[in-house]
Amino acid sequence: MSTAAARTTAALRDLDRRHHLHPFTNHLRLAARGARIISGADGAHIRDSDGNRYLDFMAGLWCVNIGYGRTELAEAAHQQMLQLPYYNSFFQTAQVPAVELAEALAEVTPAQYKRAFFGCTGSDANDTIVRLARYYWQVRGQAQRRIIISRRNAYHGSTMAGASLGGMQTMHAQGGLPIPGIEHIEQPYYFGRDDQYADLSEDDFGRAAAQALQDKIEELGAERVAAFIGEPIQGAGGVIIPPSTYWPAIQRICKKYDILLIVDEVICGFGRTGRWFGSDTFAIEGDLMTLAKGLSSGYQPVSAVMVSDRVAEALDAHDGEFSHGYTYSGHPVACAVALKNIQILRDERIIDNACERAMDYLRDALQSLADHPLVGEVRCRGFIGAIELVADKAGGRRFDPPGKAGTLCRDACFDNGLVMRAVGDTMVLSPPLIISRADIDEFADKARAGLDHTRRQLAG
Ligand code: PXG
Repeated sequence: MSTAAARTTAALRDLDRRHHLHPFTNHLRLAARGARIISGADGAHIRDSDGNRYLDFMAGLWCVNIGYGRTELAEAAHQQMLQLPYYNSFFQTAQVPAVELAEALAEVTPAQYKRAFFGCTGSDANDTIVRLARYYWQVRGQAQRRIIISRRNAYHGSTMAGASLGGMQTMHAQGGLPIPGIEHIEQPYYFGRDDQYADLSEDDFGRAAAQALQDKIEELGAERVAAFIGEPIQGAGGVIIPPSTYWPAIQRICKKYDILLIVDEVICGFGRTGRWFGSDTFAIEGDLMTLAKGLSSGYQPVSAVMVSDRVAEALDAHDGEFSHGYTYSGHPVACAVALKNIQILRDERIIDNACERAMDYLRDALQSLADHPLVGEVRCRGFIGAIELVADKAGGRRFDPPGKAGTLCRDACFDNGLVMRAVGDTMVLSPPLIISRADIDEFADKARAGLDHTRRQLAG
């Protein structure tokens, strides 16, 4: 074994190929090409082992909200490791960073959330939520309320419960998912519809997509339904921004049938939509909330389930134990880093400043790409956006089969120093909140070059 710095890129690629199984990866294709070895980062840019620099318009994987290279976070981890690298909170103990992070989260999240349960990833937080939502109804004497309703194309993680809550067909097809007690309804995806919703106005479509929840509850029987879960904006599903009529209607339906509303803020949380939480942007009053990613800006693996007063009061009144937890629930180093991240977001007014400096500028930059022959629609909210690639701009017709144009565009952009992600033929983006206007100019230039390159390749 030698240090990474001493190894050549070719040697690292070879080791990677032989020893490393990557998440969500076709290894036949990866082996043919070899991984890009990312070796450093600063601000909104990453570097690879050959010294190439890339503008990271995905903020890692929708997570590095305060940008790369914040030494205060490294310092917080260092100090905490020296002070107390680990202790649990299982047997009537607690430690300072977990307590203080819970306090900070109670302050920055919507008013009804005052308690936090910690984990390591968004996936395990959603597993916690499945168990907690069912446990809540058990404690309330309605144990038959077990079903959780989610949406097609949702992403809620990769564990058995997370992938089951998610609505990704490709994930369900591997390994007998979903687990029992999870149901899926229509998603509020308006662009390019060719079904019974195609003739509706966007607002009417929002109401119709929400009506699908009521229909499903009626079909199942409300007395069997525990909760509904949704991302304020579906991220990994292709940045699906719902019509403004959607969330108010969902909220009404959840209240009407007294089912818990779970808001998965793993991507939308911590400024992504231009407010602290997607719940703020869409005025969603949830009962449980999933946090991860931007909670530590990706500097440490840490997640939280925010528990509303309604749920917390039922648990507090019950003389029994919620038999659930992880070795690393409330890990002191992860919590110390997340706490510092929140302090920086607050002290430097990162979210408000980003809105003032860059939000309209980013929207205009995206809009400037709308005239490109490959682009069917651009959309964004705050600092999350999408570019829909289409085969026929005038008719809005999608590519058939889907996926090739998106992959070509992603690779062309990456090769040219811009990181975007492709979801089928939808290019998605979620830059760090600290992007400058110069970064956005760089994005607009490189995205257009990538689109041009993709068009030439599709034509050839
Ligand atoms: N909920 C949402 C809304 C997410 O986006 C998770 C839960 C799960 O979090 P963890 O930390 O377990 O990954 C996510 C994660 C992609 C991509 O390709 C997106 C995610 C994860 C991996 C890849 O867009 N989102």
